[in-house]
Amino acid sequence: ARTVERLRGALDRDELLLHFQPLVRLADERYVGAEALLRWRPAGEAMVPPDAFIPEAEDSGLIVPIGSWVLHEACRVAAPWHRDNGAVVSVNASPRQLREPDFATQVLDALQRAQLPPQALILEITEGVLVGSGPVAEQAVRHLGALRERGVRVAVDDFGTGYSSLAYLRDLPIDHVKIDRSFMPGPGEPDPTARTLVKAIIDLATALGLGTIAEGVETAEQVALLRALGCERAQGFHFARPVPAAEAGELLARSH
Ligand code: G
Ligand code: G
Ligand code: MN
Ligand code: NA
Repeated sequence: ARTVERLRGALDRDELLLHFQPLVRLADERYVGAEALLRWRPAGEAMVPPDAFIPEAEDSGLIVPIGSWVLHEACRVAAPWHRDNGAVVSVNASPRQLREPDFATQVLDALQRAQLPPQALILEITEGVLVGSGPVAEQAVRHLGALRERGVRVAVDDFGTGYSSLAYLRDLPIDHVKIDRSFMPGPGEPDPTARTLVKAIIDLATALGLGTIAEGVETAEQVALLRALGCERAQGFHFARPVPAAEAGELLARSH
């Protein structure tokens, strides 16, 4: 409860900020975009990671105004990256946001204000979007459909970790899957099970015409495996950590 009260004022006090983790095209290992990741820095305190406040923000509904701020800020920051380098920006949208009747309008408004073309935005959603089927889930699907018609891309985040990942591929209008970092093979001994799972996900997504983005890539061995298996894009500590906007902009410009 205390977190929620403090978080309520955080937006007004300018305590929220975005870091950006570069996204790499595996074919040539160039940066082609970045994922916006929310941070909270209360005055005079250490940075609070999202796991420590996003659940509360979701439960309290605060994720709706916060998520709207994230969208506007990410589009604003990414507009020159797109203009100068053709970069795309990936933004996480929580299930709660997709239940708002005006979600699609909010997204289009953020794009319009930033003068960012819809094709430059990837929305990352999780399977929570479909929890509680019926009118609510239908509305989320309608939002995503409307946004895709305008050119926005949709990615399923944390793919493979939920209980209905395959139903997702059938029921949701999507463009990419983000392979959860828990599927990356560990260091040392070659792990046939891990390799088989990653290959199966990439093959399935590719056969369905979906793009693939691997998350949590930490080693050169993982990079080599993902390339061999035909994965398109990746992000992870091997390439770059999430960094402040200015730094991300420099990385994208240098890589172009
Ligand atoms: O940056 P990283 O620790 O630290 O992010 C942790 C989790 O928080 C990730 O699962 C990510 O999807 C989520 N997250 C980060 N930024 C946002 C955001 O702007 N909105 C939502 N809904 N989730 C976010
Ligand atoms: O949206 P999502 O759940 O994917 O959020 C990305 C999270 O993963 C962020 O917390 C980010 O800091 C973290 N992350 C990014 N790259 C790596 C990595 O290579 N290894 C690990 N362990 N975490 C990572
Ligand atoms: Mn994400
Ligand atoms: Na993820």
